[in-house]
Amino acid sequence: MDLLEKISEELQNGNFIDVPKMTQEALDRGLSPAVILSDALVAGMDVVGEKFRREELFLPEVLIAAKAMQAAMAVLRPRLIATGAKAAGTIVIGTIQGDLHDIGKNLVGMLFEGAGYQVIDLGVDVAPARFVEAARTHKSDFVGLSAMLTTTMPRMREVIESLAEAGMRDRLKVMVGGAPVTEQFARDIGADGYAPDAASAVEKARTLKS
Ligand code: B1M
Repeated sequence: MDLLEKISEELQNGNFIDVPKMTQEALDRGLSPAVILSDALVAGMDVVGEKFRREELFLPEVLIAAKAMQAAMAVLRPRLIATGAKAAGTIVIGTIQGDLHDIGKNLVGMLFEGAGYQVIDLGVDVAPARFVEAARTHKSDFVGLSAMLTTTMPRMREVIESLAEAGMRDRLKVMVGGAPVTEQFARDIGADGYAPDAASAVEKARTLKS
């Protein structure tokens, strides 16, 4: 079994001690952070998600796999973030109210940082008013909303409406993403951009501001 497969398997086992060590080993062997992320970590998490859906795994096991994923991301973080890039803009980012998933949102934040953006991360379970307040305080160019639950997706529309009510809708771009979110949904709620993953979120932001 190659190292990437081993990392994926140990992530599925929730081995939060060895997964970051093996992630470091993969970096030391010259594997790219993007490949480690997609082929080992995200691949492993997808299997966890599928087993969770089929009720072969339960919440505590998913939590411990998420802990292993976060530990590995801490190892990748410095490599994902470029050094010394000048500020390309400011993005306020957060997971929508009622939603506690933050792995994908953290990844999006890291790649924005790596692309030279100032990232204001509001965390999880963020109420619309907090997005508005942070966007105003930081004069942000973007507001990035993440949702992982079909039940929390509608909250994205509320944030967009709150930004409009505060008179801020025209001077910033709203980007949305997360597993259940689609391009069509983004259009329906009046978002400016949608991206299926962290790397394309940064690309999308560039096109929105060019
Ligand atoms: Co939850 N969960 N979970 N969970 N969980 C999902 C999302 C689910 C699909 C699992 C399943 O049933 N197969 C399902 C949602 C079903 C639905 O609504 N359609 C689900 C459920 C049901 C739940 C609970 C309700 C379970 C329960 O309590 N019965 C509960 C809800 C709690 C809450 O939020 N209120 C719950 C809890 C949890 C844990 C706490 C145990 C844990 C979260 C830990 C954490 O985040 N710190 C967890 C996890 C880990 C998952 C799965 C297994 C993995 C999510 C993940 O981290 N993926 C997930 C199944 C799955 O997605 N395969 C599942 C890896 C990550 C890198 O990908 O987050 O998709 P992702 O992010 C991507 C893109 O989506 C995109 O870029 C990211 C990186 O490339 N993206 C953006 C994300 N945000 C973006 C923003 C952008 C652009 C792109 O622009 C701003």
